[in-house]
Amino acid sequence: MPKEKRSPEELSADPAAQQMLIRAEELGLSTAFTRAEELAPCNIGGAGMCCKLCGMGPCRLTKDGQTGICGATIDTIQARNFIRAIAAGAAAHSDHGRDMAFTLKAVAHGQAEGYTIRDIAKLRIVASKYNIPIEGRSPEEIANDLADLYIAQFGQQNGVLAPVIRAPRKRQKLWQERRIMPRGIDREVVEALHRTHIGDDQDPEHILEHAVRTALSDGWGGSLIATDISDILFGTPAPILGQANLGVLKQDMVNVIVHGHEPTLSEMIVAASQDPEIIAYARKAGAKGVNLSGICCTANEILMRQGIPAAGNFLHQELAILTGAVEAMVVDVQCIMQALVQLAGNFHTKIITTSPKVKIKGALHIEFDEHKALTIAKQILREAIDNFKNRGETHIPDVREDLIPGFSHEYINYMLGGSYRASFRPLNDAIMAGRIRGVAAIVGCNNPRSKQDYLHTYVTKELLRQDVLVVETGCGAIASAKLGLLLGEAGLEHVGPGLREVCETVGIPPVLHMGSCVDNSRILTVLTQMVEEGGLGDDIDQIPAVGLAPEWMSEKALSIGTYCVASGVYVIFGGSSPISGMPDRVSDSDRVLRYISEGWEALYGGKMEFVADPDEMIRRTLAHIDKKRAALNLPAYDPARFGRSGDRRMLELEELPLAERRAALYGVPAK
Ligand code: NFS
Repeated sequence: MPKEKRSPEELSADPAAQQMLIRAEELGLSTAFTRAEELAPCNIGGAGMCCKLCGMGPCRLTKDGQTGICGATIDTIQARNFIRAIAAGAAAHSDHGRDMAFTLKAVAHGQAEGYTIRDIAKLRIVASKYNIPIEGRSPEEIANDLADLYIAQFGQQNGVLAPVIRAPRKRQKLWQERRIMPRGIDREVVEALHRTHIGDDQDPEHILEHAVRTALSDGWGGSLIATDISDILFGTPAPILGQANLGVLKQDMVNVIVHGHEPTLSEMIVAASQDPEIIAYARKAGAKGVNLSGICCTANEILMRQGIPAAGNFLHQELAILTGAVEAMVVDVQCIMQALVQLAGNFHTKIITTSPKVKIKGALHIEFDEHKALTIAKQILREAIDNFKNRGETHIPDVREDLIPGFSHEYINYMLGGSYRASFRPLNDAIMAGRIRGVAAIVGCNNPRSKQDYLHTYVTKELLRQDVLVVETGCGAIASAKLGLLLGEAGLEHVGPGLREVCETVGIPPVLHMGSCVDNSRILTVLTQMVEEGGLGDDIDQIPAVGLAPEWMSEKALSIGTYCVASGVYVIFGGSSPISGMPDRVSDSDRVLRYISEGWEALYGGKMEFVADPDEMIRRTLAHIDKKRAALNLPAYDPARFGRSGDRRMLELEELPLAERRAALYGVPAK
């Protein structure tokens, strides 16, 4: 019997997406949503049991005891497939970090047109962590040394990756003892590829040990470098008002969407779009100006720093083109669907590739070069403006939500303690008292195999109800933004009593948007700072915290998950596992899956699990948080103890006669 087609409501939780899916159907155009319906995943490859590492195969193993032609067993094949995915993810994040480091070097030498060092304070703080002299030196001199140090991390052959010193001391010791300390970023990625060539490393546990080392070189290396330098060059994020969803596109303006990951070009396009010369050029073309918005992590980068709206997350890239209102979609690297070009052929939209690493047949290529970034940004915008006259019929959904992004760890510090006593103490205290039950990081992609944004927002809402503070990055953060969870009061109605008290007192939304996916390094920094603040144990694995990627799909997500596990975090992925095995047909084929849970927990204190059912994700998250609370001897979570203070309580009290109000406030008995 043919499979029943899912309705737009079953494909996405987002009303704007639903409208655009109807539009696609009317026009007879395919999207990732419909292609996912038509193309069933391969169950052998999906289980991690297909080896195509050499020309004797592919060997597809489906029976007990079966091996590949070379004799490779199922668990070896699964471990090899898994580490290769992690290596690709780590390479993507880290190569982004490398380009940022080169940009910093060019800025230090005055060779990067249009860029300046915007956050000198962060530059000095970061440099002094590595003992780079700062006193009496210009920002450029310091930036030059920091750029050299960071560039050296990629090609370093031996020793320890420098930024690792930013992890809790006990964790660093554990990495030394377990012999998984990352040495150099490129070295770990190359070694992952070498080990998985035909006839190399055959012991699944030994392969997975190097998977952990490789992922650590991403989290505490490439990603952390990318975040540091982005903040130094473009400013450390602080809360700012933004908007999200397709309704940010404007009928009377030239719409340019920047999509991808690196902030270098997009920041320059932001600057160019406000240039009087460009505005005048747009007016001459009959538009009111240039309206910029972002998709994927580029969206997060410019949203949290400049308040530029996010048109959407991963699955919105095609939907944006379907509006017919986008003059140009400018892409750089990662998460860019090849399908964009063909889809854009039905409209006037120009797809412009810009990275020397990424070309798509049929797209216009205008290559980015940080030495003349502003000139190139203006050239790109002129292309878009020239295209305005070709616009046909448009369908812009009138759907958008406000949000407040920009919660860098520096800002959280300040927000909790003020300028003079910036500290994480209030957060630790709130967890220790039980007002906040624990912390969940909900991150990662969209995946058209599940209803867009649904798992993200379902899990987020339920954890908020359970007094779990949520931090988000990447496309997960945009999902919450689109569905209205990233705005103080709007989010608070979903929130448990203790967490609500904290949010009302400090004045924060219950879900903190912490940036793009490379900014998961910010979450590592927050966890480290919570450890250092005291009261929640002396290492990350003792904190009542969980990481979730409910709608993951990219290899980068697997790298993030793995470095979080190695840092001591329990990580839950939704959807399917890339190494699930087929335990119903091959009895032992889930050995690798069990190893990354129980085996890794015994070694690193963190573990990785794949859980399809969102209620089960929530159950496991809360059970883990409560277990960690108990291990720290903290009071058991009890929502009945809180929720009678904060702004809401004051409003209630105002209704009371004075004597009763005093009684309630100060415990003075009412006469
Ligand atoms: Ni992360 Fe950002 Fe989105 Fe997934 Fe892709 S954009 S780096 S990989 S899809 S969250």
